[in-house]
Amino acid sequence: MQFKKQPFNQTTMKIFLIIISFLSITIVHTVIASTLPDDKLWLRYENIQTIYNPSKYENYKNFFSSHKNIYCATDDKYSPVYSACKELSNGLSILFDVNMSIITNNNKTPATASIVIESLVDEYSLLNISTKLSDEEFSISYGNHHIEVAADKLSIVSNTGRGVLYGVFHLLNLLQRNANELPAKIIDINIKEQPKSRIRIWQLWDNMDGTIERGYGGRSIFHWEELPNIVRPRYEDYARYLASVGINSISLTNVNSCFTMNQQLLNITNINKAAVLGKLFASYGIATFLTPCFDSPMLVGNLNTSDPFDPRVIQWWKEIVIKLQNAFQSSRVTTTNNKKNASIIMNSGFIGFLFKADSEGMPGPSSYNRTEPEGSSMLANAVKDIGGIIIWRAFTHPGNLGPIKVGDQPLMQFKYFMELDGLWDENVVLQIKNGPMDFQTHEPVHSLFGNLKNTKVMIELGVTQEYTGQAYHLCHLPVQWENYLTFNTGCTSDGINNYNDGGKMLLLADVLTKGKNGWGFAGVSNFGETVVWVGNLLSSSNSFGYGRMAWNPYTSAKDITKEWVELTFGIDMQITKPIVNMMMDSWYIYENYTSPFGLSAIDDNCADRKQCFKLPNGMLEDRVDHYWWAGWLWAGVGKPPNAGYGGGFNLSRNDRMIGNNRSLEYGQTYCGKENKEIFGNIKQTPLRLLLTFHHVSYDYVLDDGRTLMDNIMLAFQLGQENAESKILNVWKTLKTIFINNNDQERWENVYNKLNIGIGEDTKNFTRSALNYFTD
Ligand code: GCW
Repeated sequence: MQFKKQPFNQTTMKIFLIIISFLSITIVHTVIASTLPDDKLWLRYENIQTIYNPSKYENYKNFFSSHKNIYCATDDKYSPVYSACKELSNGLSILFDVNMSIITNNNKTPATASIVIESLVDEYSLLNISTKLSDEEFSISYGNHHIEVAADKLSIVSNTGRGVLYGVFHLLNLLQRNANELPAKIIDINIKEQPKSRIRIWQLWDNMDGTIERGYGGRSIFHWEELPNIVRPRYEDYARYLASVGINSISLTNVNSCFTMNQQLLNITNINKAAVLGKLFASYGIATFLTPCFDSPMLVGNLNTSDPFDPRVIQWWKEIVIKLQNAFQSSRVTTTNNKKNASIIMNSGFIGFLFKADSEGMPGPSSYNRTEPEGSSMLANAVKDIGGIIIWRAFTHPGNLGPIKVGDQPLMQFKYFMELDGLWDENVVLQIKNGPMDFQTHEPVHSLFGNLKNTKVMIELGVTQEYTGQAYHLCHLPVQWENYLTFNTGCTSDGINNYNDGGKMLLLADVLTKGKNGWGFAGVSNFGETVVWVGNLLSSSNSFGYGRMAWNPYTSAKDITKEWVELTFGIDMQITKPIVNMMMDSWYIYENYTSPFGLSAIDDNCADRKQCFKLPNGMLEDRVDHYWWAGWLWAGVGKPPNAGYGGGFNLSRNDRMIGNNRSLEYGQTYCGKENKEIFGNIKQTPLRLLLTFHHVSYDYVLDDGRTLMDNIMLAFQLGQENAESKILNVWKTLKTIFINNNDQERWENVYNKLNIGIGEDTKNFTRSALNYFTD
C-alpha cells in the first residue's frame, strides 16, 4: 500500500495556523472568513438575460418582481428547508436582479407569500434504512396543487426537507440554462421528479491530518485541527454543491482508516468534531457516515481484542453508536420544527459506518477468523435502533482473506462474495467497484452485479481521477459510466427478492436501482482546497456528472455534459459546442494513449523515480502514483499491474504475446449465454476489452487486416494526436473568448494542466509504449 502526502502551500498554512490557534483560544463556535478565493463551479447564478428571448425573460422577471416573498415553512437555520429558502432567494435575486425576501411563520402560509417552500411530512428526515424514493420526490408548480398551499402561488414542495432542496436546485438549474422544460410563462410550470436510487453518497479519502489519498485538487478542505470551534464558510459551500446534484450522504474521512492519522476517529474529541460537520451537512439534507478502523475497540477503546464475537467488543460498538448519536443530536437545533412526524432519533445526522476491512493492510473480521458478514453483523446490530446502515466494501485481494487463494483478483472477488450471498444483515449494503480491478481506464463491469441475488448492492465510482489522468488530462467520466451503466448484465430478476421484471435481462443501472437489493451509488471525492476545488476546472464535470448519474443512471452522458458546460461557462454556442465535443471524446482518446484494447497499464507508483518530479520543498509532485504508463513494470515483474496478482498469466514480451487469459474463467462468471460467448470467444469480445479477457499473439490479425501489435501502436499514436488536436488545441482556440468574457483565470487553470499532461506527458506515454513493444 503506497501512500503519498499531497503538496500544499506550507507558508500560507503556517501563517493561517498561527492565526487559528490564537482565535481558537478565545472564540468558541466562530465562523471565520476563508483564506482562499473560491470558484462557484456550477452554481454561478450569473446574468442570464441574453439566453432568453426578450418576452420570455421579461415574463419571468416580471413574475419574480411581483412575487418577491418566499414563504419558508421554518426559521430553523439548520433545516434543509431553510437552506432551500436561502438558496432560492439568493439565486433568484442575482438571476433576475430582484430583491427576494424570506418570510417565515410557523403555523400557516401567510397571505403575502407568493412563493412557498415547504416539506409536507418531515423536514429533517435524512437517508436511513427505510428511505423510500418517494421521500425525495419534489414538485414545482403554480396554483392550488397542494392542500397546504393556496392558489396563485409558486410552490416547491416535497415530503422531506432534502426533497425541497432538490426542487429548488432543479428550478435554479433550469432557469440558468433557459432549459426546454421551462414553459413560456412560469405560471404554466408543473414539474415532478424523484431520484432513481436510494444511496447517493460522496466518499472522501481525506485523512485527518489534511492530506488526501488520491486527491489532485490540493489538501483537504476540512481542517480537523480547528474543529469543533471553527467552521469555515467553505464547508457550507461544499454541502451546497453536493446537495445541488442530489447527493444525500457523505463519509468524512479516508477508508484507509487504520492509518495512524485516522486511527482515533472514534475518540470523544473527534466524535464532537465530526458532529459539527454532521450538523452542517444535515442542514443540506446530507446524512453522515463515519469510516472507523475495524480495530477501533483496541486502538481507541483499549480492549485487548477487536473480535466481533467478543461481548466486550460488541458492547463497545453499541456504546460508540450512542455517543455518536448524542453528539450529533446535541449539535442539532430542532426547537422550531413545527412538523408533527419528525422523528428525532432518526435525524441526528449520523447514519452509520463505511468499512474497508481485510483489504490492503486494513484489519477486518478475518484477523479474528470471522467472515465478512459476521464482522459486519456486529456493526449492523449496533446501528439498527437508529435505522442505520453499514456499507461494506468488496474491494479485497487474493491473500487478504486467508483461505481464499484464487490467483486472479476478479475471479477471487467473484467467488468469495458469491459464497456470502444471502448471509448479510438487512441493513448492510455491499459496495462494489465498477469493475473487478481498480478504477482502470476501461474495465469490464464487475460480474457480481446481477449475479448476487440476496445482497444489497451499490456501485463505487472513482470520481477522483487516480488512473485517469489526475488533474493533467481530460477524461470526462460520465461517458465511461454511461458505458458501464448500460451494460446488459445478462442476469434476470428471477430469484431477486421482491422484484420481478418478467424475466427481462437487467442493465447495470437496473441492478443498482431496482427491487429490494438495488441501493445506489458511491463516488470517491475529487474535491480539495484549490481555488477551483478540483485542481483542473474541467474535472468538476466529473463531480457534477456523478451526482446527476447517481440521481438518475438512465440520463444520457451527453445531456449531463451539456448541462454542466452551460452552467459552468454559460450558453454561448461558440464555447459550449466545442467544449461538449471535446469532453464527450475525451475518455476514448485517453484510453487510446494509455490503455488500448483493455491493457490497464497506468500503474506506475513512481518506483522508477526518474519519471517523478520533485517540488522545491522536496515533496513529490502530484503526478505520481498511478499516473504514468507502466510498461517497464511489466517487464520488471512479468505481469501487468492490477491484472491479477500472479495467476499464471504469461505476459512476457519475449513470447510476443500479450493480455490476460480470463475468457474461460472470469469471462464465464457473467450471466447469460450471450455474455459468456462474448467474453469467451475472441472473435466476439469487444476490441476495447480484448486484452482483459484474452492472451493474444502480437501477430494476431484483426478485422481491419492489421496485426494486433500494429493496432496497439496506432492506438497510442492516434490517441496522442487526437489529444492534441481535439482537446489541447481546441482549448487554445477558446482563449480569446475567455479573455473577452473577462474569464482568463479559469482558462489558464485548465490550460496550465492540459499543456503539461497532453502537451508533454502524453508524448512520454506513447514513447514508452512504443519502446516497450519494439524493444
Ligand atoms: O486504487 C486503490 C488506491 C488506494 C485506495 C484503494 C481502495 C483508499 O490506490 O489508494 O485506498 O484503491 O479503493 O481502497
